[in-house]
Amino acid sequence: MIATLFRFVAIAVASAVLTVGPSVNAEDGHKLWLRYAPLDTAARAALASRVTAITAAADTSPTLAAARAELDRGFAGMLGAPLPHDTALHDHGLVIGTPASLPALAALHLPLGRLGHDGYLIRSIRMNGKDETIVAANTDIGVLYGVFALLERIERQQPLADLDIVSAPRIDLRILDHWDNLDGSVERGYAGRSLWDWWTLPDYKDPLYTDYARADASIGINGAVLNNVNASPDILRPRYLAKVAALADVFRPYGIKVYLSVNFASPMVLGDLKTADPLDPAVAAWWKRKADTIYRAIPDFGGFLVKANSEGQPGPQDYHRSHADGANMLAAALAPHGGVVMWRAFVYGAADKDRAKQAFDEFKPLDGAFAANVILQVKNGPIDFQPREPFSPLFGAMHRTPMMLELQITKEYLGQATSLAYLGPLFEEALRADTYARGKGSTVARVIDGSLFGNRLSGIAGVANTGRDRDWAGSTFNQANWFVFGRMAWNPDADAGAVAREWSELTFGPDRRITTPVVDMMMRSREAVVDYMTPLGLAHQMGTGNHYGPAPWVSDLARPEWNPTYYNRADRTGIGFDRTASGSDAVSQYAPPVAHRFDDLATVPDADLLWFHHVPWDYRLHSGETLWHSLADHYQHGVEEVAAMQREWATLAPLIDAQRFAKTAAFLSIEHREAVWWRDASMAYWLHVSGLPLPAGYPAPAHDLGYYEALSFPNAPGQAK
Ligand code: BDP
Repeated sequence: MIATLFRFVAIAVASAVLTVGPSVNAEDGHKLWLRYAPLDTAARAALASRVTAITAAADTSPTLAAARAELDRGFAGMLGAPLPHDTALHDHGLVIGTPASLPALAALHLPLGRLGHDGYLIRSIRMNGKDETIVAANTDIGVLYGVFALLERIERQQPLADLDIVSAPRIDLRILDHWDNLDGSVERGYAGRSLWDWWTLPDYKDPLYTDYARADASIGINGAVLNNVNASPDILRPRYLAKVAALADVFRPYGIKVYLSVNFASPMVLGDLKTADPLDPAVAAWWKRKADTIYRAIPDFGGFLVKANSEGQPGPQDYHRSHADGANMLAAALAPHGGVVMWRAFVYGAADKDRAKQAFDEFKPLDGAFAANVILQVKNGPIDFQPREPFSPLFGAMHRTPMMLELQITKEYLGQATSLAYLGPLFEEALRADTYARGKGSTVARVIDGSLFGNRLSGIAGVANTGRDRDWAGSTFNQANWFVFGRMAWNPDADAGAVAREWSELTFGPDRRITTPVVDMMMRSREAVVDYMTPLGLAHQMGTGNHYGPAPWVSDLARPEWNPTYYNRADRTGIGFDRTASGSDAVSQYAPPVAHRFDDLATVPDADLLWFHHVPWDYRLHSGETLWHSLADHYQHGVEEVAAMQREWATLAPLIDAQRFAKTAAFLSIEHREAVWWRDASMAYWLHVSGLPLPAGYPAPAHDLGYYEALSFPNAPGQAK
């Protein structure tokens, strides 16, 4: 009786789930894009006609074991049970491995040469009279990447017949930079506490670490800098190195190397030295001993990331030495072990100099002076991760120094966790920017993949948006920014729209009724932020310290270039920063065709106008509209775009699970409120400085300027300590 009742209840619950549909199934986003949701009948049949068993070597490395475990997890989710594994070939088998681990693959003489270390090949093939799907690579990590690619294909219900996929990354170092502090806070983190629980490491290896590694590997990320660039010297103490080694052990099977941010003054803080002068032999010896110690615990340690002489961090200039002196000394300590130094070019603070010019002026003279295992890490724009910046001129200027691009995945300046902004278009814009360093087509992508200047090192870093929130990134849509970073790190020519589609299908299921509106929202979301925050080339108008909300009026901070007024230069006569030849001449740092385009009002893109030019309020844009009118229009358009995203999302209520639907809806209403605030506060200030009347047809700010100026947010998350 009880059993019958139980069965009845079970059937009732199951049919309720089936009939009401996915919206009753709460999802908290923890599975990211690796959901492996049950396939429908047609997709199961399509899979069953191609793959019914797995063939892999019996003795497997931890990486191949991870690949098999992922297949089990994937098929258990999608089919209800894993597929059988063994070493024999089956008809309709999935054969995974390297020629070295699986002799059957060696016999095929596959064209693996072009795959390099990390690439993979997925192919439908007839082998010994049987129809097989193979995932082959030169290395186990290549096999793992291929397995993820195949699983994603199955999840997206893409055809599984006649496969012939060859994929290899263009960039070697594909790294996430975690700005995580040792106390568990995350600088510019909006997704909760740090993933790394330094307190319980190394004894407790939270399963979250493995899931993090899986997520990274699934998008080809192969390095993690574990700690904040504003680095505590403590990370190099033995107690912390043991914790770092424990994380490295967890990450290793997934092909992820650990790196550390180091504080240049560490030998003084930790080593009883009186100096950190890079040319002092005792200092060099200290770093060498430290590197040797690290490599004893972590043989595949990646290397150091260094923020030196920047925003108060110590560095070689404290001893009148150059960045190259500092970087090369650390590089010498790491070189015997194969490690690299990622030396950041994010520097500013020289008196009376346009901040946008400083990195170039400091680093260009050092081109060619860096050791072979140093790579310069350059932010996409010359200032600082703004909603839009022109590309950093360093990318076109350092012909004898490998450079890696630093992007910010966490949205410090783009509305933080609650903004929907999909950063694919921003990353794409940065990567496709043409430096003209070697003529047309000298894109930033080709600089950082090493092909333009023939560099041996190539790299890209993204400042991570991860934390202990259940959905890892603070919102479902923020997960897309982690995802697209990985995709563009693998292929810097990847298309932002195509990646959005892929992500949407993995995240919400391959249902066109969902994908079309979701991709549309994503593709307009970043430009909406530019419009409602900093249109037409404005930048750095955010609140002091927390970088939250509008503050274009701030002009009283200790350093001139911390003030929004420094960037907007708005007064009665006009607005914008004159970086032309007759202004700060920042344009001259670009190759001539680029410099001319930016310098000349006739050719500068509207999107960069106020970055490069100071123009009167009644200046006429190419459209014939006045600047003043256009500014009002951009703010308003940004607000309307967010409203349009809200409407689009609302139509998806019947198709998206309740929990993820509700969170995105709530976050969009926060974004809408903030967009209105940005528009109104900015316009209130421009009205005040320009003395002009509001252009007809635009809403007057809801409050007077004083109201906006008085707002303060001391508890906004993610602030620097
Ligand atoms: C700025 C951030 C600050 C970082 C700095 C950096 O506000 O928290 O430390 O960049 O990249 O944008 O070093």
